[in-house]
Amino acid sequence: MEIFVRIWQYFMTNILTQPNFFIGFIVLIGYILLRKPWYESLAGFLKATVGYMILQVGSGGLVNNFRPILVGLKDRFNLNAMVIDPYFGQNAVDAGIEATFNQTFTNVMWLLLIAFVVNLLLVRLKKFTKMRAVFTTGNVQIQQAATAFWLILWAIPELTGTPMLVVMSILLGLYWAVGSNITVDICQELTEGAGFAIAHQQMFGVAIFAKLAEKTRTKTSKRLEDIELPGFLSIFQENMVSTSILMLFFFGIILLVLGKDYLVAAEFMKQADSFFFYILKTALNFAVYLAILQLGVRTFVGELTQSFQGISNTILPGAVPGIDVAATFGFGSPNAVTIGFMFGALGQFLAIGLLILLKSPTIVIAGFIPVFFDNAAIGVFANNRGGSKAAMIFPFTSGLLQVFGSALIATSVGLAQYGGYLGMFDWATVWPIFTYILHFLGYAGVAVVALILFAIPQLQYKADPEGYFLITEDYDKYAEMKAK
Ligand code: ASC
Repeated sequence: MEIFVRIWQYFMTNILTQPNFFIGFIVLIGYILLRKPWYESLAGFLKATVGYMILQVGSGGLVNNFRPILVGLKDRFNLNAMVIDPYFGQNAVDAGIEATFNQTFTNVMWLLLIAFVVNLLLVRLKKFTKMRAVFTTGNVQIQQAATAFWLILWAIPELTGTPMLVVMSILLGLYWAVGSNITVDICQELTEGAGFAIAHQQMFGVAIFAKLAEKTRTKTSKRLEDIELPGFLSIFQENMVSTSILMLFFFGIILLVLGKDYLVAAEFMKQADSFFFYILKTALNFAVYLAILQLGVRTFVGELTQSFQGISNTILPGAVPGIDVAATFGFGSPNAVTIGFMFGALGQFLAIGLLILLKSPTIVIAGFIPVFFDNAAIGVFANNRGGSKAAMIFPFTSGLLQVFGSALIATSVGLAQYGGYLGMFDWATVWPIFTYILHFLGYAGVAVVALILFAIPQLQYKADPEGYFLITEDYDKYAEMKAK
């Protein structure tokens, strides 16, 4: 038993929670199953892992550079506020879990592992469950396991021991399988059959807004990439230029509000540095990391698409891998990423202003990860399916919901006092709804939430029985069928 636990722990720390290696090994196994020569399999493993690591350099660069600036607003104005950010959320759970529930973080890791197995089983039983996607983004799975643990235990405090882990794993494993599955079709259409789905923190959000965007589309709707801008405005068509200019305004204003004195005291810059060039460099860094991120996506997606056929022809028939939402930023209009982010930020800032005006017991500070990764993705899909207006309205709406939903749930469950909440779209909307259902109905609530989740893929399947599995098994054939 002891050795078994050790092997699991080794797998957990080094592979399951490290998506770069996890994706690398999936590619390796895929190629082996396709009976590729060993050197091609090795090359695939390396390219996929390095590609994913490049994506992480891009997304990590964005997070590390821009998160402190937003959090700086809290210090600069001495606000007693909760930051909405997945890492702050994870730390809050870690800080409060013993005092609040007499539980340890080790149980969170068990939850992660068992829920992942539930996800695999649900996909293996795809004939009945209609679930097609496996969640592979381990870094966010830790954050989600931590938050789900807290939410479910708050809702049903009498849960303990094994039954507690069973209930939690079923709900979280279902969320992973169902959430990732609802993004399969929109991802396939966006990427023209790259063969992946989203496994992140806004899967319901992206799917819902993509649907709404389609509904709002009119004859005159144009995608961002199809708009011809006249005169000097035409420079905005070049993504690197538009991102740089927009970020110069956006972060320029925030940095001016923070002021040079604060930035020097907080060691963002040195007294001798030019404030103007500091702002310029910071804003341009945004375009730099975005470009790196997109290079990473291009590097690994091709390998993943090809090699996963080895897995989807054998162990997990017809399945696709769910991967980091940032992978979608390599497709569609790159300007939608920037526009989605900006309008999401407007929504969040407006909502935060309202919380302050209405004297909410919990004040929220915008976190970079929810503002950027959620709303940029919503922007990409909304633009793809509804055009430029949708790429503005829906991220804006999402920004409002992220702040209000997080303030509400984190105050209810007592996480706000520990300074952070996960704050990503699904965790500010869908999970609070689940939590209140569980809270009011107890064990019956577990059945209700599970039934809702089980029903979603069934309804999707019913809407298109012919295309539902074809879209992952043979995208070209699917596209041909739809064209007819
Ligand atoms: C998250 C999280 C990150 C980022 C990253 C985006 O939710 O915890 O580190 O988004 O996955 O690429």
